Order: sequence, then C-alpha cells, then structure tokens
Amino acid sequence: MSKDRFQGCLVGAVVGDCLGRPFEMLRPTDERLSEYFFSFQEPNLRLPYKPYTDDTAMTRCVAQSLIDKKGFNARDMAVKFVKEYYTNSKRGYGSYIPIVFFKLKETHFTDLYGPAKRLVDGKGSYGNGGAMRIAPVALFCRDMDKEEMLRIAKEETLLTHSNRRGYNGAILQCLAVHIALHTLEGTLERRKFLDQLIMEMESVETCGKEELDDDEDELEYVKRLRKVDELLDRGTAVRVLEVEDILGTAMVAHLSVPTAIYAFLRVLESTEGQEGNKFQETIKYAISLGGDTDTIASMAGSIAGAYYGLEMIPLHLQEQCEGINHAITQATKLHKMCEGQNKMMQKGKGI
Ligand code: F2R
Ligand code: MG
Ligand code: MG
Repeated sequence: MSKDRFQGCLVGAVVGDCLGRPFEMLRPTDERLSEYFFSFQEPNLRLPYKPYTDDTAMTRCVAQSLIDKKGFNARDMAVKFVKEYYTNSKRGYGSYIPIVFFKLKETHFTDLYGPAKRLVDGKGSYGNGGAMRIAPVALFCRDMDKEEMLRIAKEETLLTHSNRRGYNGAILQCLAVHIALHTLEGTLERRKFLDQLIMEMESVETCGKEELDDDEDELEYVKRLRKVDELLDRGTAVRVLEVEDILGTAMVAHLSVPTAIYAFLRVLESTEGQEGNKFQETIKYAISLGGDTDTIASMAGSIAGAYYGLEMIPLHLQEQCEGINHAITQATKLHKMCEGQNKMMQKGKGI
C-alpha cells in the first residue's frame, strides 16, 4: 500500500536520526551496538526518550511547506527553516547554516538565495544538510516528471547549500528515495537501482561544470556510486574502516549520501541474520559505520522506509523516538495530496 511507503519513509528518517544521534562523530563497537538495540526490546527497562536533531527539524519544515503551499514556495520554505531554528537552535545544526538563517532573518527574506551563495567566501556549503531533509520532496513528486522533481530538489537545497556537491548530494538522495518508493517490494535489485542512479547522476553532473571545486571530480557522485557497486560485490567481507576510507562518513554530502545508499543496499542483499528485520538492520549497520551517524542512518532509513513501508519498522524502535506521530501525519497528508493530484490528472485525461 503506497500510504504505508510514504509513512515508512518519513518515520524511517526520524528513527535513523533519533537512534543515530547518541553516536554522532563516534564509532560504537559491535558489542555496544548490539546491547543498544537489545535494550529497546526490554519492556521493563525505562530508557531515555531519544530526541530528534536538525535532520528531522528541517525535514518537518520541508514537508510542512509543501503541504501548506501545495507545492514548492521558496519564501515559505525559508521562513519555516528560520522560525524553526530560532525556536530551538539546540538541535545540533552545522556550523555554517546558522549564518544563512541569521542573514535571511536580518534581510527580511528579501534575498532568498544570496546568503547561501555568499557562504564560505562564495564557495557555498557542501554539508549534507540538503540531502538529510530532501525525502518529502521525493514523496510530493511521486507522480511528477523526474525533471520537475529534480528542479524542486535543487531549488529547495539552494536556499542553504549553493555548492555543487551540496545540491547534487541532495538530488542523489532524492532520486534514491524516489526509486525505492516506486519499486515493488521484494523486487529491488542492486544493479538496476545503481544503474538508474548512475544514469540520472551522469546527466545531472554534466550540468554546472563551471562550478566545480578544485578537488572535485566532474562526475563526483557517479564515481562514488561505482565504488558502492564494487564494495557490494564483496558482500559482507567489507570492513567498517574500508567503508569509512572509500566512501566516507563525514557530515559533507559527497562523503555520506553514497554511504547511506551503500548501507541500504548491503543489508538488502545480505543473507546474514535472515531472521532479522531488514529495516532495523539497515539502521544498525548505518550507525556501526560511525561518523555522522544520525544523518547517515536517517538517509538510509528514509530509503529503507520508502521501500519496506511503515509495517516493517518495529514498534519498539518507533517508541524510542521523538516525533513519530508527527511524521506519520505529514506523510499521510503528502500521500493524500498525491492521490488527489493523480485523480485530477486522470479526470483531465478522461480516464
Ligand atoms: N552539526 C552536526 N553535528 C555536529 C555535532 C553536534 C553536536 N552533537 C550538538 O549536539 O551540538 N550535525 C548536523 O550537521 C550536518 C548537516 O550540516 P549542514 O546543514 O549541511 O550544515 P553546514 O554548516 O552547511 O555544513 C556542515 C559542515 O560541513 C562542512 N562544510 C560544508 N561546506 C564546506 C565547505 N565549503 N568547505 C569546508 N567545509 C565545509 C563544515 O564542517 C560544516 O560545519 C548533519 O550531520 C547534521 O546532523
Ligand atoms: Mg543532526
Ligand atoms: Mg548528522
């Protein structure tokens, strides 16, 4: 059922964020991580409720703006980001992004894209903040032309991340959620999934070459997706340190979005622990990589949730996290909007 996939996507993102947060910039041992996940199943143990971070705070703004405006409205989106930040700035935001929020507020939202463009001496941010919040765009654009979805993903990201690696990372994450959402459960094949992403990113990265950073490859994400494929060929023999070394686990887009895609595909393909729940295993594996654990688990969680659906997200994980009901409500509204748009399109075609 597609509503279940919409809900799975946004709930998956929240679960990854909340459960990954305690390990951000650390790397838990296997033993510690097993204890951590085991503790969630212990009914008599009262665990601290896990708050969400900037990942969820910003994803909620993106979803709410799409719902309120029935589409992308740059001003409304920017106002929502800024209001959210000044309501609770202690959600663990990146170091550059508050400068954008301050400038947007100071200039009364008269120059929506300027503050992000001027960041880091005009280079812009390539943090993974654009990618971590993009899932609602993939949901909202479920039945739209791919070009329209990519245009919205880019324009939404440019409000805060004007660096090519920052917005292309968000585009890649958006495509991954979109393809997962459209693939019938039980039929997703790694090769097909990666081939589709590589083909789309080849066309995306061919544009804007004049904006390349000195240390950036022309086909940065295509190259990294090929590395994901090579690592997957080696199955579960690939060690955590190799993943960190080859794909990265940092809070910048190019060193985290392909990593989240790898986490999702590795667990999908793995035959180890067959009895386990694939959604839970995805989150656990993403956290085991260390580094930017809240964001990598959140991005992997939104892809996995869009594919497996809410039904596959264990309640004992959901119960640990702040903001689950809100995510379900927003996902339900986005789904209703998509169904409505669909009906109107069919009516227009006389179907
Ligand atoms: N900021 C964090 N975690 C730090 C620890 C938080 C702590 N636990 C706490 O609770 O306070 N996590 C969040 O930040 C990431 C998303 O960041 P976003 O929104 O992209 O922000 P920003 O500031 O634009 O970029 C993040 C960092 O990337 C590096 N960077 C970006 N552009 C750069 C450039 N052009 N040159 C060099 N470095 C660049 C900087 O280090 C930025 O600080 C998520 O992980 C989210 O969870
Ligand atoms: Mg965070
Ligand atoms: Mg993070």
